[in-house]
Amino acid sequence: MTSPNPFAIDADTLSGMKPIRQVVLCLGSSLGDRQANLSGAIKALEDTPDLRVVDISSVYETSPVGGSEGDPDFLNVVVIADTAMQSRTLLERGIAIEDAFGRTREERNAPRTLDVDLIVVGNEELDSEDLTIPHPRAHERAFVLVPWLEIEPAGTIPGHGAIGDLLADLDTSGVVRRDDLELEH
Ligand code: PH2
Ligand code: MG
Ligand code: MG
Repeated sequence: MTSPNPFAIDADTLSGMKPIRQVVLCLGSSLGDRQANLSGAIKALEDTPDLRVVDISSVYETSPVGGSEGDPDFLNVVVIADTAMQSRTLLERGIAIEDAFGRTREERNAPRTLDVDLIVVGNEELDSEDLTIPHPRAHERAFVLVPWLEIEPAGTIPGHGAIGDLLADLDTSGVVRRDDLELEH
């Protein structure tokens, strides 16, 4: 029997290679030190193996969508990254980052210290009990599309189309760019 060739390329290793895809995330905070929460979340994304942050939008102050009368404004930011991670692993990482910033889970749309939402992952379309990709409401949310358009004018949402076209039908008055706020990361 010949000894195994240490230089041979293992077919299993090859088949285990994962494609790199672009992921768009929307981060939001409406409780506590909103700016620090967003900064920390971006740092945590940058510390994530198999994920490389490519672009970060300006910070936007946005009127809360849903929720209750008198809820505080959000700060929102959109992050674009390249990743070899599966969307489910991305979801788990996002939840872990939310937890690290004291996120509690009460009612839907309630004010929160940190929200990390997956908006699109490559051209994936997935509808499972706990994860829907693209994000089921991103196409109608100016607080997602305005920051995203700033950093990716040609961005599209699978199944919905170009974000510039989607935005043309939306009221963007509640989304105000905060050029005075810089996110340390
Ligand atoms: N997130 C929500 C509900 N409403 N409104 C704004 N402006 N920004 C958000 O990030 C946001 C929201 C649920 O996650
Ligand atoms: Mg959200
Ligand atoms: Mg969320």
